[in-house]
Amino acid sequence: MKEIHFTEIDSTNLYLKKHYSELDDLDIVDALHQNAGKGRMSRVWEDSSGENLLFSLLIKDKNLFPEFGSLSLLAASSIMSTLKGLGLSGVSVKWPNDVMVNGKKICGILLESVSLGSEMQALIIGIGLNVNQNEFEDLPNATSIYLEAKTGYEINALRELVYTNVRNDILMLKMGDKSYLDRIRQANFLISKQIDFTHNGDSVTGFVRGIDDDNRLIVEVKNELLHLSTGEVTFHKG
Ligand code: BT5
Repeated sequence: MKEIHFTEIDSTNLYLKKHYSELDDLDIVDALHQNAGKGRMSRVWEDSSGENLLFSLLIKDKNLFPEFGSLSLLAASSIMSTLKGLGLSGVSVKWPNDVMVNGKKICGILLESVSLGSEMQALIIGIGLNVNQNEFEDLPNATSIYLEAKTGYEINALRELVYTNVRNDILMLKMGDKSYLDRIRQANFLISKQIDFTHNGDSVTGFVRGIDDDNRLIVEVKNELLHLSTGEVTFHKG
């Protein structure tokens, strides 16, 4: 398992999209700064150079391709456990891909797939974890380990811990262990909250009731339970 380090790059996810064929399962690329960091749906992932953990992990094991829907939550669970291990409290996961601390976003996850024709070649799990950044201009809902724990972390030491934890959790999933779902359910940021979202083109309001075994969000709408997968729901806010 290789790790490739950059001082600056456009986006670590983009790097793996371009270079996946030369790399192996569970290889990681990271950077101290991204000048074109990506969120979902063309959103931007911001970072202050050298202060955060920005990395992407490659999955080439075809047995894991059907687990596409599991991997965002699995990675979120892994980051959550790591943060708890560092002593942070108030850590939760906001379905489908955010790790929160005391209601603010500390980590975002971008899962992408690479296909040739109709055949999937690789999955890419991109993770941005705010570590030592102490100010987020124009991002009032962002936080970092430093802001929450009041202590800084050496990026190189932290990244080894994070990489070990994420890789171990992926290996557990390969063995069929789905216990990440229990951890997520116990720390479901959205539980019981009212959410407004778009579903099949309609604006809908509902209350979050849980997460099912297929990683879908269970939402109660007019006494009916909807099971929503990521692609089916666009949150209006939050
Ligand atoms: C995400 O998207 O949260 C996925 C972020 C994934 C970033 C990693 S970094 C390594 C790898 N390489 C990449 O290019 N990307 C991945 P989304 O759910 O769409 O959230 C994006 C929104 O989060 C933005 O529109 C901002 O509101 C907010 N945001 C941007 N930067 C942030 C930060 N550093 N901390 C907290 N929130 C941020």
